[in-house]
Amino acid sequence: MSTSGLYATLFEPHTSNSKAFLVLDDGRSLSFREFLKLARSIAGVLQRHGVVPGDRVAVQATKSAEALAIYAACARLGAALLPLNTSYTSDELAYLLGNAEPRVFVCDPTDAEQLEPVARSAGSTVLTLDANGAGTLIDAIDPDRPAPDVVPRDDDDLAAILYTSGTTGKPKGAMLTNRNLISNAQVLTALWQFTDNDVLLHALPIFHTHGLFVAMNVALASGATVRFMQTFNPDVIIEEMPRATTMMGVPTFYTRLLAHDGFDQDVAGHMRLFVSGSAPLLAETHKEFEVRTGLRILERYGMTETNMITSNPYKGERRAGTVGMPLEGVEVSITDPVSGTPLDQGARGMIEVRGPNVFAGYWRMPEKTAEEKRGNGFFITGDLGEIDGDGYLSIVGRAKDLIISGGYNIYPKEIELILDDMPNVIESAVVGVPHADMGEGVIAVLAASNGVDVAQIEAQIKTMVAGFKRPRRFYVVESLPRNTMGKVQKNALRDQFGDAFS
Ligand code: MCA
Ligand code: AMP
Repeated sequence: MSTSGLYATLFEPHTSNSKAFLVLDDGRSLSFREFLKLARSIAGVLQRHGVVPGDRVAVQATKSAEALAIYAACARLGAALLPLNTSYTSDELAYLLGNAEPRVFVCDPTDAEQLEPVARSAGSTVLTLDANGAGTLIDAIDPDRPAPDVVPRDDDDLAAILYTSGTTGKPKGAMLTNRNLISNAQVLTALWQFTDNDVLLHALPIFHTHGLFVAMNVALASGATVRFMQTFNPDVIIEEMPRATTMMGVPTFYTRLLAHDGFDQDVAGHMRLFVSGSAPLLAETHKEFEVRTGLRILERYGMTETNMITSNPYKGERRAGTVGMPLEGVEVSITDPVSGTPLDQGARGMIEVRGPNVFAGYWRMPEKTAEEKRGNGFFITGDLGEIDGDGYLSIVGRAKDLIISGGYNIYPKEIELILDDMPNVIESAVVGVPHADMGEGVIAVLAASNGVDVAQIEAQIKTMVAGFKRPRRFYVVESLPRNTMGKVQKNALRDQFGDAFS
């Protein structure tokens, strides 16, 4: 594995590469060379705004070549990229910026005025970037100035911070090192046999591990061309597929493609690889996909804190309902969820992971890090699993209270704390129930007194949390079901309201 840092490993080799790297929605295409020139210019702007190695650069911007170039610019400067979901509200951003204290915060020009005070109190300078790749970040480029030098980075130096919420309390910043990102990129590129002949359909957001690190780092490591789409639109995917060789997506991408009459073997049959992850791919989706296209989706498993952990084989059997085997260099252990003792092969238990992919810890939260990462290096995922006799891991449940909707994570606690504070709400429970399109959909059950105004609650929560986290159905009950220990029985609520989206 390379030890010379992210920029030197993934970006610098392409400095003179004139092959198409990003093919954009408007038909424009950017070569690797042009992309890196843009990244050098952006690095210059960031440096002039005081960014030094180790600083954080936060970005809440619509997907564009320029937004992606900030990632390369940070790698060049030895700064840590902090990508932010574009649907985060100003309340959510205030916490994240306050916690990370980035030197620069890049946001959409339409949000800049409103977010300026939040950024200022976090000590950040605001620069703007819009959906067309224009803004003060780009206006500040000075073509006459030489680009900043590449800052050499060690394996353990920070490359990015990605915030992930938790079952209690506030979001935590997962610190990802150069080693974490490089090792995963190299292992996945080899395993999935990516080469510079590949054309990857990329319709994922670039503020999460899947779209940014799994997809883009593999493309960079292999020199593949990326059809870089701002949003997922099945019509566009189907139109572009004849010119592509691979796609990566969340399960919703695949169920939406299968719901499209125009998606068939003629369109997809030539593709060499479809990868799915971030949420469980139903075995029936896997099978329906094979019937329709003659191809088997390759499912893999990962987390923000660990990058990718396991993958189904490229050449061997891709087993529906499993997430495959540990990646090269990665150890998976199944342990007793209470005692942490490793269990015998075949037993169900907590999935723990150790390897060069596992993050350094949570930003400025050593106590949270210690709760989830053992002294021996194993990270406790909160997912429950079992490994069959052939070594395939299946995820059989979650020990953490988490909803995954369309590949986005929603931690019920975060929403319950808000709902509990609403007028006339005594207490609340937020649960995920089956949703044909998103896998799980979010509902809220409120134990409330007379006079509770659900419409008002819905309107208020809209201003407080990102749209994907918002409960889409509300139910008022007299009291929440509890077990003898007094714990709210979420399973009973899932049963009772399981048809909320049918
Ligand atoms: C959008 N909406 C959602 C979701 N996405 N609601 C619930 N769950 C969602 N995932 C809501 C919006 O708030 C909005 O509602 C309405 O749907 C339309 O928004 P739009 O953006 O147009 O939606 P869409 O285009 O239909 O988006 C669905 C999507 C998207 C394409 C499936 O959610 C998506 O790109 N998901 C991928 C997420 C991802 O990359 N996850 C990887 C995490 P309103 O207007 O009322 O607000 S990384 C990870 O998990 C690990 C490491 C791993 O293993 O990969
Ligand atoms: P995140 O916090 O966004 O990194 O989400 C990580 C979580 O997504 C994991 O802990 C799993 O619960 C879930 N996940 C990722 N990939 C898969 C998969 N292929 N099957 C089931 N769950 C998955």
